[in-house]
Amino acid sequence: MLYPIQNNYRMLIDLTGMWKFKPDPKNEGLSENWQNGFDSRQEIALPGSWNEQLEEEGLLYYVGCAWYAKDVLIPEIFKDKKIKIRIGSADYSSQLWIDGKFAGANSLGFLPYEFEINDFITFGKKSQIVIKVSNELDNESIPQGISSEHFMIEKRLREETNPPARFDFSPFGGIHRPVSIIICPENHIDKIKVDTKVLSSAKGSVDLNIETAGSPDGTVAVSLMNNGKEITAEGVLKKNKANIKFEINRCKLWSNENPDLYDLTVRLKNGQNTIDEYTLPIGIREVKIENNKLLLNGKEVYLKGFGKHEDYPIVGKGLLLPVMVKDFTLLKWINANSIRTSHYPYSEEFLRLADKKGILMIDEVPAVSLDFRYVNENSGKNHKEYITRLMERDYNHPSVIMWAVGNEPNLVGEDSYYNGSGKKYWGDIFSFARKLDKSRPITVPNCTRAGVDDPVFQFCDVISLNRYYGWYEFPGKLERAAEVLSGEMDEIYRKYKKPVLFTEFGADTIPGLHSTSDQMFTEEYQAKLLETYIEVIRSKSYSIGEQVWNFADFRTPQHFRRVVLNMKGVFTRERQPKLAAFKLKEIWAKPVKTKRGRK
Ligand code: GCB
Repeated sequence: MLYPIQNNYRMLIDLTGMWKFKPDPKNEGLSENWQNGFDSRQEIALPGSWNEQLEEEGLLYYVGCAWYAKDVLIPEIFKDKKIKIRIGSADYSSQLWIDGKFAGANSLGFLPYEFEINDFITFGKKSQIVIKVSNELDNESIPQGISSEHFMIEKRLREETNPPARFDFSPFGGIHRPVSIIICPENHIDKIKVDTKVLSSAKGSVDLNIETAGSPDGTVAVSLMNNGKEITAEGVLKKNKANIKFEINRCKLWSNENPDLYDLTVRLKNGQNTIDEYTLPIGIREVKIENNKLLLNGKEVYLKGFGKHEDYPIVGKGLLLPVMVKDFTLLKWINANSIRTSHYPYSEEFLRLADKKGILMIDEVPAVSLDFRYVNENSGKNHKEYITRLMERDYNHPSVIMWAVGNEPNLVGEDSYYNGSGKKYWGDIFSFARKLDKSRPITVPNCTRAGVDDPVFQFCDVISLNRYYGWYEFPGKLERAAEVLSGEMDEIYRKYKKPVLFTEFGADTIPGLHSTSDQMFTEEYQAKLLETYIEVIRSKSYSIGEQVWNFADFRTPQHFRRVVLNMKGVFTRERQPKLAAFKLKEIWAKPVKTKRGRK
């Protein structure tokens, strides 16, 4: 799906800002026709979660439906254009009406969706957009949901969280990313898929698959500037599709060290006339796993970075651009080179900035801690749809170097998972994902409970480990933690002979708490735990990187394990550094020396 842009052929109307808002705890809005408009004096800002914005209205832990409304006027001069509405993300599901007419629905949160709305609006007159959003999840949704009753039925009372969740981040509700109206020509460029190859240190190739909407014929012309010279190529549309290939000599390759991007311009033509144009930043690069190494353009790269969350005071999961800029500034400050989008797709704006800044991304599908007692055909179908739509959205980002098609692939570790259902499910998911993208490695981060036998390991190109020795296990005992960690890593490697990446390790830390001995929750303990892990990880010839859990403290559901926040951040929720941030900055400033002696 193309990111919305404005140029000589395309217009955008930005609908972020204030919207009318009304919670619907009894889910009665539809039967009372709120889709035609509803009474409310409540206003809400978007992008933003409702939870902290409207805490004093009782919405901090609200799980349910809420309605949004705003008027829009599409000027009459656009009468012969295609008009679409685009919602960057509404979590987790939503339905949309225009002037009371149903325009469409989406049930994959964290992803954008758009509908054509020509048939629903009256040009030159105000139309009312109404969106119903729900942050409820169920057994078949991705991520899976759980209810309070279920904790009781499963006799897992001590695990019950408020609000009920199967994961360790707040299930914030709302419209979290920009909403816009896209105005484009009736015949327009609809999809662009870019594959690049590195032919030599200074030669790259580009393979484009372009799809258009509207008339099936015409030509597509592409161009980009290289060293002051224009490279051009053309393709003829057959049933709205064209394939164009070209090579770039004296090519500037994209890498984390030199994130050089080319502006690729695609023009849809009717004879000599251009009827639509779209400009896409692309990077020429190639990712490979070879001999237990992660290679970018044939050169070994070692990942240093974090698992993160989209989370900030008051806005919750809403996109706040200054915070995003600050986060990238902190990533550079601390000498990190990578991020995993734990545990769901991040905003398109985040990935666009990662492309520019050279931050390597592991892009994750929100299949977090699936409970296989409830996984069924529909869960698998939803999971695959997620993979399809995430890849459609993010395929062209050079910064995306790996897909994580889930996190911690089973919650409970029931026998049937190990005796067949796990292998069948994940085998199917991996082969589905590989058909859609043959160019990137695929992984699923795994936790201690899975041990060394999780069936998912056999499908992963990279073994990704989340481990909390010295925290959940062996509290306060770092020597023991290091010993167990080292032994387990070797055992896993012996069994699977695949490169190992650490995707989570960390310790909750209260800023300002200090101790001269190994005391959990102190700043010194967090710094020492991270240093200890890094030493063990780098002592293995098969290690390809270390990603700390977490970049910043983040809000979680209420549970006795959490003090409002998960405090494993190296930065506070407000982005102040803890002691560990300075330690990591120092470690990550030096060239990485692993047992293999790599840089
Ligand atoms: C994990 C999960 C992550 C949690 C983390 C923790 O393994 O992947 O979502 O937040 O542990 O801090 O317990």
